[in-house]
Amino acid sequence: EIGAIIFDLDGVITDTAEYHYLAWKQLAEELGVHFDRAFNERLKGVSRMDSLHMILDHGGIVLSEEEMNELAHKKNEHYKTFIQQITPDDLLPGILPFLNEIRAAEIPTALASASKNARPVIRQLKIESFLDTIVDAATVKNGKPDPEIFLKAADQLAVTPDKCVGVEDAEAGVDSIKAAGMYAVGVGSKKAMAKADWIIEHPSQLTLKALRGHYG
Ligand code: B16
Ligand code: MG
Repeated sequence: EIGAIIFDLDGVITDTAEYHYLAWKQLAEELGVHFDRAFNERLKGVSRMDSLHMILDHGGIVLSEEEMNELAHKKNEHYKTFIQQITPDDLLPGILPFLNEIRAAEIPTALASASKNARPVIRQLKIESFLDTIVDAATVKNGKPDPEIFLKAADQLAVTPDKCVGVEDAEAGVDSIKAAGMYAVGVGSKKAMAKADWIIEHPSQLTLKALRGHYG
């Protein structure tokens, strides 16, 4: 029986990837580095600093630690402006009914997002009451694909990892779930989600019945 369900945020509950894209694009333009949607795909689930490293590498730019911190801060300021627009309408289709189902079944839930902006986003989506715990990305030493963030979520729920289901849309995220010894639901293409235990194309396919059927 499923002991807990741990959700990724971006790409599973809501699609903030577009806002990350716009914020990075603004920064890349200021730096004179080419940045497009294809490159943005590679930043899914990747931390802010690691994303910046990838963009600078791509543009052949070398900067000091201090300059990089400044740029990461700047990107986040752009991002914070964009996410102010988020409302409950931005929940991906199917997520709210699934959260209601989980609540009714009294299955504990957690959020394991790499985003340090996860809390304000969850608040704006008005789903705080559906999550028993939110792992603060700022307190996690090793980002995805390291299992730390999912293990911490399980620990906070007091459920053993082998009873947990993780839901992710990024390859690094699925790796993180599997490394934690959990059951992985991958949202996305068969190719990108190859290592997931159950692959779905869209969060709207998430129902407790379907999940239990696959989980066994
Ligand atoms: P922040 P997730 C990740 O969230 C995003 O997918 C990734 O693009 C972003 O860089 C990362 O959070 C850090 O976000 O700059 O807000 O701390 O998919 O793990 O929910
Ligand atoms: Mg994600």
